[in-house]
Amino acid sequence: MSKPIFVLNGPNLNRLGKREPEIYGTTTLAEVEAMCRAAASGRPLRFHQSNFEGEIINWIHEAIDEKAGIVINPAALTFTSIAILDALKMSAGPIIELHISNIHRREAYYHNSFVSKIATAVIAGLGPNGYPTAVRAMSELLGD
Ligand code: CA2
Repeated sequence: MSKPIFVLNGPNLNRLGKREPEIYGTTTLAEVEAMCRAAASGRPLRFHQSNFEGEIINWIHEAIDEKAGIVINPAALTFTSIAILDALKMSAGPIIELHISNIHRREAYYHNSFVSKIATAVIAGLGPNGYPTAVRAMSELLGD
């Protein structure tokens, strides 16, 4: 059985495609999920979004228990959550941090990611296409 991929999304990303299209594009999160499932090419994939830190942490624990690969866009929690960093540190599997925008070209408060301290790889600035790119890369990392 192929190891699953968890794609986890943080606060406000449920509004993707509806606000700030000049930064995040017009693709909705539902459309992003469909892109991810297509990119997974039959590998089991879980796709979640929450505006609550603890819910994201619970999904990280589930991913760890399933020996999954984790693709995570923590959104604003990227820069504030040591709790998410601590949860990710428990994972033995690969972790890809994903951002739609290039956070390093934006405001300074978006420049210091806690998640990057543990991530296997970081993708930032590819727009919504970063998601299927991350899923394909994660599949390669998982092998099996
Ligand atoms: O570029 C990304 O994916 C971000 O993780 C998005 C976060 C931002 O805080 C990070 O610096 C970069 C913001 C998520 C808010 O998502 C929205 C999407 C559409 C409309 C409004 C907010």
